[in-house]
Amino acid sequence: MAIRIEGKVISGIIKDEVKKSVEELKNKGVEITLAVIQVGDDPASTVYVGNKKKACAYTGINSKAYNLPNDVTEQELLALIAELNGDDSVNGILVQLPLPKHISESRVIEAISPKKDVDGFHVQSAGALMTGEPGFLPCTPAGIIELIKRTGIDITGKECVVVGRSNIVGKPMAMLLLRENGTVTVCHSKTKDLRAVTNRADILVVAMGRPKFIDASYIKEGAVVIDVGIHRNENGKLCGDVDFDSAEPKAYAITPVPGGVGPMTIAMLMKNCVEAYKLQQTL
Ligand code: L34
Repeated sequence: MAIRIEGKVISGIIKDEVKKSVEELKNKGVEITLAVIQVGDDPASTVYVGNKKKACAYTGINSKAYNLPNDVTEQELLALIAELNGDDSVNGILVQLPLPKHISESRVIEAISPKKDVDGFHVQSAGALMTGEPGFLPCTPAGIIELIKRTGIDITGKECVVVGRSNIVGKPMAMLLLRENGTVTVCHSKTKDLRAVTNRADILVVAMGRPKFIDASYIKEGAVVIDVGIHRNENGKLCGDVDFDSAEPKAYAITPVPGGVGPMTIAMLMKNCVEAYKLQQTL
């Protein structure tokens, strides 16, 4: 039986650590505030944003919620971001993705002040990660590193395979594994023999967006398997990109969906909000 990597539990520990830092700051008269912007009413986004607000309440971070209609213009959204950039009482700004097609995600992301970029999606944050400068780390990949380390797994020298090359998960994930001294391979939809590559992985991170695609045949005996995918079937049941029941017996350790990577994304966001305050003090 593989170790079940309980993101729900580990994220609780991290949120408690954040809660303590937030209390200490409160004792010094400092409050931390996150602005969360949601455009439209996509049900999955509403759940994720709701979980973020709950985590803010739990850790003592103030959350300011902005719910904009689906037909808001890019200009209006950019105007709100400009206002929040200039508001010293706001430490972090998050625009929940995806955005409606008529709005450019990259223009929106680059409009957020790099000092308030708690998602770590701004080019400045991405560049800092690439070069090893201090900066915000994207929450999902940073949370995955925490999951691996807090399960007692050393990344140094391991064969790490990332499936997926998005700017928000795959690419930063590869950089973080490299920073932890892993030997990293990134696979994607054009990879010729995916199964052959994933079978080399001591640590396999799957962020491909295909329900239950990765079964036992993709997994090396004794691998650590991290599932970033999240899909909902007709009955509202969640599953990941990994076929858990098939993969689990072959793995050394594996994350479930739900209760794996998702809650870690939120815990790391809370951590980044405290980091934001600290960063803002040094500038
Ligand atoms: N700007 N957009 C921005 N930042 C992010 O970090 C995100 N992401 C992704 C989508 N868009 C974003 C999230 O917040 C994915 N994501 C996210 C956050 C939380 C959860 C899943 C994805 C989560 O709470 N997952 C729970 C289950 C929740 C449910 O019932 O659906 C879990 O246990 O996996």
